[in-house]
Amino acid sequence: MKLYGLSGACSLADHIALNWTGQPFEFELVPREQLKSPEFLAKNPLGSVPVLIDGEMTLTQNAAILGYIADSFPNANLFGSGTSSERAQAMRWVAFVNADIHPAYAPIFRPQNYAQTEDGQAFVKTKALEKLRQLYGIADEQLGKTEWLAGDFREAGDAYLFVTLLWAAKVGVDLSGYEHLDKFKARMLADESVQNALKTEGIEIA
Ligand SMILES: N[C@@H](CCC(=O)N[C@@H](CS)C(=O)NCC(=O)O)C(=O)O
Repeated sequence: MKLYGLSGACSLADHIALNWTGQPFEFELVPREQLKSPEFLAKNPLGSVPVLIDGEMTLTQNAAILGYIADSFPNANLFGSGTSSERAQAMRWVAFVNADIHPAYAPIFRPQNYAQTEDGQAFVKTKALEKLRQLYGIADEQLGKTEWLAGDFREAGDAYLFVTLLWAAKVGVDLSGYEHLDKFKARMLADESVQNALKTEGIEIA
């Protein structure tokens, strides 16, 4: 199994999940400028990471890749112990991060795609920061009830949420008062598998 990623991007979630399985895998950092090369576009026509290759299969889309890793290594319990309800709860949080939190960053990372003027771009950024605070409030509330997003088991969505918390710190999302999220981030940072993934991707957390 080989994962292609970009340093600190959403592919870091898959990288952490693979480390959590404890099984061997290959990892390659793709330089940003190579994402739109014909060679990489042949793997993913969107020219984005993550991409996972397993034998003859090339898989794109983070939610699908996290699901595939979880199903390929059931002993890692990345979707819980295998019950339908634990799997569904885990998928719920993967989907929440993939479909709600992750896209909410787009106007912050690329405001020029959303507004032409400087004022317009400042406006869409402000709105996105507000939206993110609201979304992280939902995650914080959940983490006040259970140790991990989906319950008392650490799952793939936890890795994905953690990655977006690194983005939140970079772009200045207001997470004040979200003490459960703070504790969650600290727990993740103390995790050896997380530390190994960060180190491999050349990421230092101040
Ligand atoms: N819907 C895709 C989104 C993937 C995505 O946005 N990847 C970003 C990194 S987080 C990327 O590769 N961006 C580089 C680019 O688009 O040029 C997924 O879930 O895999």
